[in-house]
Amino acid sequence: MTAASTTATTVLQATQSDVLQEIQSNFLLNSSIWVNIALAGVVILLFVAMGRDLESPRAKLIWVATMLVPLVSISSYAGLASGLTVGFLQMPPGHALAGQEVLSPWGRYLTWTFSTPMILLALGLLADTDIASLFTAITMDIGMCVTGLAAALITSSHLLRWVFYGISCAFFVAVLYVLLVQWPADAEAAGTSEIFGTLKILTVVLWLGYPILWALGSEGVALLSVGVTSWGYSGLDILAKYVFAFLLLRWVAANEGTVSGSGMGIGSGGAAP
Ligand code: RET
Repeated sequence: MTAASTTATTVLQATQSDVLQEIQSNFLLNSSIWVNIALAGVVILLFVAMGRDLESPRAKLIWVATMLVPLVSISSYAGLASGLTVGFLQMPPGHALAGQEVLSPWGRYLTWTFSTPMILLALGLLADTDIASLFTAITMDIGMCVTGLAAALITSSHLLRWVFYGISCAFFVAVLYVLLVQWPADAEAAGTSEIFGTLKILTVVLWLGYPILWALGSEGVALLSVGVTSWGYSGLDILAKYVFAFLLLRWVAANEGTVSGSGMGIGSGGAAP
């Protein structure tokens, strides 16, 4: 190893252990991460038990998509707990914390790219929607998460942080449109409108909380501390992921006939006539 690479390695190691030390010395932040790791573990075991008797391909697909939500979550929170997906970012001029090194748990935004499409896949299958509509919702959602990640990571310009925030919100509007306008009609035709209606409201209301928290937290106008923002996201996650997924799986387990009965769309186990 050359002297330069030894120095680079030392700096890298020092940075990651600095981050870990900062996380562990911030009780609010640390507890918001570990509570979710514990909950995700319990929820994974519970969901395995709840889905073990499912037989139809469509019900099984909903179950796997739903299972992936806590599976991605436990990986995401483990990344945060280790400091791997958390970093110090120097905020640009114009930001409330300009010039300061702010702790950013950016791994959250990255892993939403994997967990939120699973939530939408499960909801789309429940509504028995068509592939174009499902593709729209999922790709717009991925666009929302990736541009949200960009907004959090930009340190060159305060304005561009908010430009990316705006782009992310535009993607979000497309997701909301599909959820509120297109899928309710599909769910009505599939005979799943009651449970779909409940889950739709839960999803729309809770998901609206994320951009609000982002704007108020240290990434945005910095009215809330890193620890409070992190608990905000963790609280929303508990409801938008675990409670949502539990309600969905409980309904699917009790109404498998309805789910496997319609199946004109994706996951029906055969080609549509
Ligand atoms: C960001 C900031 C930029 C603007 C918007 C956002 C929306 C985020 C949402 C996240 C939902 C996350 C969930 C995670 C579960 O695993 C990226 C905060 C619109 C809606 C449900």
